[in-house]
Amino acid sequence: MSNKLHNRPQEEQEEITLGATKDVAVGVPAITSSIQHMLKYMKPAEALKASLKINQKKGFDCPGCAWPDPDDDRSKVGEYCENGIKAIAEERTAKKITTEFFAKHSVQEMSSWDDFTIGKKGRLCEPMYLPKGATHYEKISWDDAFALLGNKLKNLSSPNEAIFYTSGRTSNEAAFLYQLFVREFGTNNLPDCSNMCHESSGVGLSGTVGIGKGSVTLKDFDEAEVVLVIGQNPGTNHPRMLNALEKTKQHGGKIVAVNPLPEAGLMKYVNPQSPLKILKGGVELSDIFLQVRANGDIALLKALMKLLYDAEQDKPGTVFDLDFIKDKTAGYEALIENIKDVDAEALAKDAGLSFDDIKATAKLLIENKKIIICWAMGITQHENGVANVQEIVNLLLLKGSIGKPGAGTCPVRGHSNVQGDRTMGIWEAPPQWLLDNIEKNFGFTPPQEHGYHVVDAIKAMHEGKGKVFFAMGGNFLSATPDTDFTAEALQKCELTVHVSTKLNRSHLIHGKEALIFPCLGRMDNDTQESGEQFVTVENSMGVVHSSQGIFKPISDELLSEPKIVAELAKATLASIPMAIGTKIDWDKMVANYDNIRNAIEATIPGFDNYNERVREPAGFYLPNGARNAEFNTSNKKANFTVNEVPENKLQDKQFYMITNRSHDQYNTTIYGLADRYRGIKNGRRVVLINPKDLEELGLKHKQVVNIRSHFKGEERLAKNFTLISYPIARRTVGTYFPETNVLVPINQMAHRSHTPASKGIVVSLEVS
Ligand SMILES: Nc1nc2c(c(=O)[nH]1)N[C@H]1C(S)=C(S)[C@@H](COP(=O)(O)OP(=O)(O)OC[C@H]3O[C@@H](n4cnc5c(=O)[nH]c(N)nc54)[C@H](O)[C@@H]3O)O[C@H]1N2
Ligand SMILES: Nc1nc2c(c(=O)[nH]1)N[C@H]1C(S)=C(S)[C@@H](COP(=O)(O)OP(=O)(O)OC[C@H]3O[C@@H](n4cnc5c(=O)[nH]c(N)nc54)[C@H](O)[C@@H]3O)O[C@H]1N2
Ligand SMILES: [Mo]
Repeated sequence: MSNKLHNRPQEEQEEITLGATKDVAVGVPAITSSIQHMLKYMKPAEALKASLKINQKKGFDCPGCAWPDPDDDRSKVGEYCENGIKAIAEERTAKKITTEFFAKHSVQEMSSWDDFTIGKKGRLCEPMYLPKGATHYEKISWDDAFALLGNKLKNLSSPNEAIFYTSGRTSNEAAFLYQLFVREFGTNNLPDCSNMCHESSGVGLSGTVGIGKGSVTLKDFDEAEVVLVIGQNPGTNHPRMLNALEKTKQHGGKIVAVNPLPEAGLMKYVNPQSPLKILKGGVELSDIFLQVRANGDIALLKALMKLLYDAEQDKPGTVFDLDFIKDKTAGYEALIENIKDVDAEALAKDAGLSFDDIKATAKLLIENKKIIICWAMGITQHENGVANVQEIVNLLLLKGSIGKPGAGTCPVRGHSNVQGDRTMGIWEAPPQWLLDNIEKNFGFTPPQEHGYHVVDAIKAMHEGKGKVFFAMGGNFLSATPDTDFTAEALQKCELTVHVSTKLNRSHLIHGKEALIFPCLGRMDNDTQESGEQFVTVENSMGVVHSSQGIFKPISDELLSEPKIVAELAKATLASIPMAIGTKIDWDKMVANYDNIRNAIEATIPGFDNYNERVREPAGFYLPNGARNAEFNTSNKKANFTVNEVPENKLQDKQFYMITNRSHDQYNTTIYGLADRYRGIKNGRRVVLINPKDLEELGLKHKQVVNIRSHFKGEERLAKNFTLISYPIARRTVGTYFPETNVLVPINQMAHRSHTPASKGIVVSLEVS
């Protein structure tokens, strides 16, 4: 069970091997690695076809990250990256999981395998059912499966006893139909992976600049004078972003990396599509590397703003954009009051940084006007995640660096359609206009009361208030905080249901009954009554474009996600007295996805002529006020905010633990055991620690320890991790997600966005 995974006995400890830490990302090793990976899992002809179609204007959208594709020319050899290729090989594996497989392996046996082994078993091919008390999943027909689930849902005493999770690969069409069904069924219980990801960005940006999405486009990187990359590891998680940063450099821009780890891609980069540069050894990307301690970012940003303020006092009107501040913003005086007397040098120390490096960064910001700030999980997954985002906005607003070319906010999204899913209404806290539009177009009154976000959903299941858990993709058990608590929560459910492409741990830690619905993936042909369909997605910069599968599905029994929603809606709503259901013709919607897109156009602003515009090769941009310096906040201004520097919670011998991704995984999917850039191979149960901290603790490199987390008097323990002496910031230790999720306290989350604080866990280390 989950305990076995997280507290592995010492005799099973991995023999971690260490290679050199790399400062160069991509280049030839990345190309070889990705080709090898593809050929290992895919048929050669399919591997070639996939590499030519990925992210092309008439191809499929890479199931990896949400980084945008160039609007203009795309590389003929495929707009891909090493990790995109791995995502493809993972989905398009030639191996199948069939009824025989499930007959052979009990759930208990499978749950003793590690995530890497589980993921490598192949694609799910048939709908499966685990009856109450059974030891093995068995085959079920789709009709019976929908009837079973529909009956369970209909018999709940309130629709709020059902929880409908979404991961971020779901297309716009599937997501829209899904939220429509869930709301007609009668609940807003629509937690999603975004709750654990960029929710802090959404909350922080909406209140300050009026839109919960970033403001820059790819072209802005060509013009930017300074790009700050804070709390993000693009070399691994958004490799194609390095092309954009390289362009910034080519145009004379400067790059500042803010990270406790010297991540390879941020240090040096070789563009795989420029053979000459591969020979020359790559471009130095970062001009300044600020090796901040975990959660030292607010101290850093405040120190920078104070230095900017002092420079502005020396030469008024030369540093701040006073016209912009006067015309477009509110709250300037309160911000100045908050920063003018801070001790920048003390803040530098608090952040674990040299004051000279902060002064050098401030100089860049003083002398330039076009500034982009990019960020990801190092910013959002803290208790003060929303404040982190708001401080980033403060800095940009002082410089007038939002809403003009070469400048703005760039929260870099994770899952390839996580942003689109939110635009489509996958949201436990729906805006009123969405509910009103649904009522107007579909003739039923959606529930007005907000639903559960991820953490509340876990607690509701744990308390017995959540009885049916349905997941559209994802791996809820492994992705969420406090693994053991979440396992208990899922096991208390009457029924857990997963719409999935691949087997994962959430199928194995299940409710009293469980269902697996195997579905088509991004690369599979999707044929419905009117013929072959395409779907649409929205990338990190608000571009909506189409994605069309290119392969024959691995099994005839796979259904598309929209089809699954439609069948579920028919099985569930037909005989619920409160459901009107007559206005929505679910079969018609699914017969031709143009019909779903017409419904989206009628409901969600910005999708005019959707069916026409999305057939343009590069798709279209959604409206974005902040991009044009129009701020759709309640006062129609961009708002400065005042945030306090978070108190440093570490006691003697304690550390902040950050739970990061390795170079060989996609969230809970483990591609392999080689974190190549960091030089850590053959295992994942490691703790990266600064050599000086190691020395102070009297511990040794490669020694095996237990990790104990501390939160408001609660403690959690994970056993047997190997210490790795590593150039990480002091008082910060690095581990991998999901192995250490067992240490993330269920109640430790960001204020206002409720995002688990996965990068700010207070831990101590004990010899095991
Ligand atoms: N190949 C691959 N691509 C992916 C994913 C994947 O797992 N694999 N996941 C996708 C998803 S869903 C997402 S959300 C993104 C995630 O993309 P990232 O946010 O880049 O992913 P993480 O590994 O969580 O990395 C966080 C980075 O922030 C740093 N960091 C941690 N704490 C702090 C802090 O307190 N301050 C600062 N300044 N830095 C800090 C870490 O050292 C690390 O470099 O990637 C997406 N793309
Ligand atoms: N400690 C810690 N915890 C974290 C994080 C962290 O940094 N640290 N990061 C958080 C973040 S940013 C995120 S986004 C979440 C991720 O949380 P999730 O999105 O829930 O997790 P994934 O691992 O991306 O989900 C993988 C599963 O999705 C299914 N799948 C893949 N493609 C498809 C598809 O096209 N359709 C369907 N229906 N299923 C599909 C496969 O069965 C696969 O096993 O984890 C969060 N958890
Ligand atoms: Mo994410």
